[in-house]
Amino acid sequence: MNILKKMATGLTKTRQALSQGLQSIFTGKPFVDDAVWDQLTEVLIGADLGIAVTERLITALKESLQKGEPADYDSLKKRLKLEFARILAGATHASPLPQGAPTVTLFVGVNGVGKTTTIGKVAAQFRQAGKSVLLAAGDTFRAGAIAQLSIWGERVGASVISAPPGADPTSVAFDAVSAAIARKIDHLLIDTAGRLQTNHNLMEELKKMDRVIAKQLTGGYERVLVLDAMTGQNALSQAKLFHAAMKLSGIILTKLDSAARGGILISIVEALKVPILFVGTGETKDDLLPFSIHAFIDALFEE
Ligand SMILES: Nc1nc2c(ncn2[C@@H]2O[C@H](COP(=O)(O)OP(=O)(O)O)[C@@H](O)[C@H]2O)c(=O)[nH]1
Ligand SMILES: [Mg+2]
Repeated sequence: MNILKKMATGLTKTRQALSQGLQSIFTGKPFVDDAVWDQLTEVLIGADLGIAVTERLITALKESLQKGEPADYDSLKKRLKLEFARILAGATHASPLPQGAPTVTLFVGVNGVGKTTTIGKVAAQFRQAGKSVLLAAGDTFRAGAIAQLSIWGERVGASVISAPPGADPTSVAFDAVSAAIARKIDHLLIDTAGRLQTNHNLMEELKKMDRVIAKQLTGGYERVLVLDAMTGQNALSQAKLFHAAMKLSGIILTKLDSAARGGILISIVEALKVPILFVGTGETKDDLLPFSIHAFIDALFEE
């Protein structure tokens, strides 16, 4: 399956909610009245585009109507695609697979969003590209998290640096960066605990880890936030808090396959201007797609 098809499959639920919602508004309506704008607002907010983006879209749509665009589904779709592309183009990243050796990527995010699974998938992509990969089990809170990362390491052919449960995560990260430099590893991927962003002490610990890594580094460094598309507007508030604590270089949105609210991706990029690097579309190692604005927008509207 090519990327366009995979994206379309991953976004099935979001597309159904969005485009069916939009089409139903215009069916049998000879003109646009206030009720239509209300319904449209409801559909866009329902897709988790957020109030700010929705209001901007409605204004843009009203403008195109005034310019004489027909008030039908096709012209609405055309205008929405343009606006989405404009928002998403506001945040770009040099390359979804960072260069330099070792390149270190720190994965942060709350519990259960898919950090460990995503690390496994990213590691698989690097391995397929012939790169050496080292994993660091920085989630030392649970023995299960260390075991889960080890299984991914075996599956994709990457060594894992770990310490016993309860160990200081910063020292795991420090050891891992040292090992990556000594072993001339291409990519070091560091897992972290699913610390709640509302817990100040845990966020401070994450910042400490970040400072120690940045100081030790010789190559590129990426701070990547993993977000669960299922959590909708909650994902946006997580993104704001993590971005304030550590300047994020990218975001990975997981579980697009389960979510009908993939529109959240647009409101996150609009609010933070941080690029989406990948989207997760399932639980296996192949279910991670490099983000493409074109593929995403097409998949939102066409099968
Ligand atoms: N459907 C789906 N499930 C995912 C995706 N990414 C992760 N998961 C599942 O989400 C659950 C939590 O993932 P995990 O990596 O342990 O989250 P962590 O606590 O952030 O490390 C697991 O059951 C994963 O298989 C995805 O893109 N799609
Ligand atoms: Mg984990």
